[in-house]
Amino acid sequence: MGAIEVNFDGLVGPTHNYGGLAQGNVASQRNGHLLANPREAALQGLAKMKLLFDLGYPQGVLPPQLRPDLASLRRLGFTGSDAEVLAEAARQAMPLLAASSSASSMWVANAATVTPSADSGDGRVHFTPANLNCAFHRSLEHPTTGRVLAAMFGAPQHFAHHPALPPVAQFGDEGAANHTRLCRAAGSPGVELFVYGRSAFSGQGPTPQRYPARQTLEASQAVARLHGLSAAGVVFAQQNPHVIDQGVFHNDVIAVGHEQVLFYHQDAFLDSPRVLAELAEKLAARGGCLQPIEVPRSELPVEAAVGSYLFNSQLLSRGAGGMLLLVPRECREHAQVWAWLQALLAAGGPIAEVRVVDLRQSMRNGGGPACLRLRVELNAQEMAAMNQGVMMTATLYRQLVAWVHRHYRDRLGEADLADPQLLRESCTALDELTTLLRLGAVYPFQ
Ligand code: SUG
Repeated sequence: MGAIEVNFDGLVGPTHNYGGLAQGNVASQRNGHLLANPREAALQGLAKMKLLFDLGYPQGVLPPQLRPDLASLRRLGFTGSDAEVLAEAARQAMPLLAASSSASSMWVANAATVTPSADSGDGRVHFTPANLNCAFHRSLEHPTTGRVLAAMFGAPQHFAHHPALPPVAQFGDEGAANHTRLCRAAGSPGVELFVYGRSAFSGQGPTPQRYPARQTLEASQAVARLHGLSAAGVVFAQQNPHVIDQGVFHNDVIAVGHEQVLFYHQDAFLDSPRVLAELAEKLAARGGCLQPIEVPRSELPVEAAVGSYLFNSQLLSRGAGGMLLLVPRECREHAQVWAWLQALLAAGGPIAEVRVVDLRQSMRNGGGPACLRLRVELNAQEMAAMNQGVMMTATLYRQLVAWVHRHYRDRLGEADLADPQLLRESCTALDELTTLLRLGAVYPFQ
């Protein structure tokens, strides 16, 4: 049966702001003082979805989460009415208010790890929301993520939902951003590459010195077990600690794969030759032929990859043959990267086309095209069984653009986060959104 990869993009929430919250993410740390424009951020995300929809790719939408998250602030001891909680948090602990207000759920590549039915032990699509326990603002996401995914993929005969892994450092899990699936073609069994930053229990191997390694081997192994993956269908690879220390906080900042193509930087993995050999062998056993595209450090240093987000691109199969690489605008603005991409196209490899999208608002927080999407491969039955309301159509796009214009502010800074009106605006917007996407009640206030 034919299967197809669907990109589900996270819709940017009404509280999008620059909190400077993510250690090891150089864009987030650099831009913490900027004023954000949530309206522009949401429209940029929607424009990307519309571009791919217009090109014929199935495109879904994942709703944002409600922020500020008052329940978390209450859990931390702030009391009184909503307005009092916000005011006290702003007065006593601005970083906590900023964290509780982050629209970080937009980066749905961190929402969950997804295994398609072609790979899983029981023939169902498996979802494990990522605990994101490396940072407080991101650790707040997984309960709602789990509810949203369950509302979107309800039929238990097709979809299996696991709770997030235990939220402790040993099981740090960042979801699909550290998970790449390779296969001969959509629908055929694949090889799932899990990239981790450190091993929590063995304590073996070098670790980054400057920035945290967010993902552990033990978390990746647990997800592989939960999803019923066989040893023949998985590869575990340690990320190179030196690139983590240069700002590669997720593997998707330095590598992207799709079907048989793995596009990666020479320094992405601790032991690239071993990783590549194992991937090639396991993919061959599943009828595929690995097509690696390695970017040598002599041609592009890691700094250029981090600065341009070249690898945080979307790699998509084209009906016309070859693949499309959807890169952020920062790649075109980076002379060395842009020249390298032109040379890649001229060389006539598997990547046949490059398109550019403007995601500047999200990029300033370290979120490029690949961060904003969660890939779910679905066969025809699974596609029919999922909630259709979240699938992009020309009408839904128009409705969402109008919805953003109705509800989103065009500037948001730290001082605005304590404004109780922002919370009310967000509740109204999200309540309306669940109707537009036919999701039912997924938010705590509903
Ligand atoms: O976890 N930024 C996110 C960016 C996530 C990007 N996702 C992928 N690479 N898949 C993070 O570092 C910054 C929020 C702030 O500073 O306001 C933030 O959380």
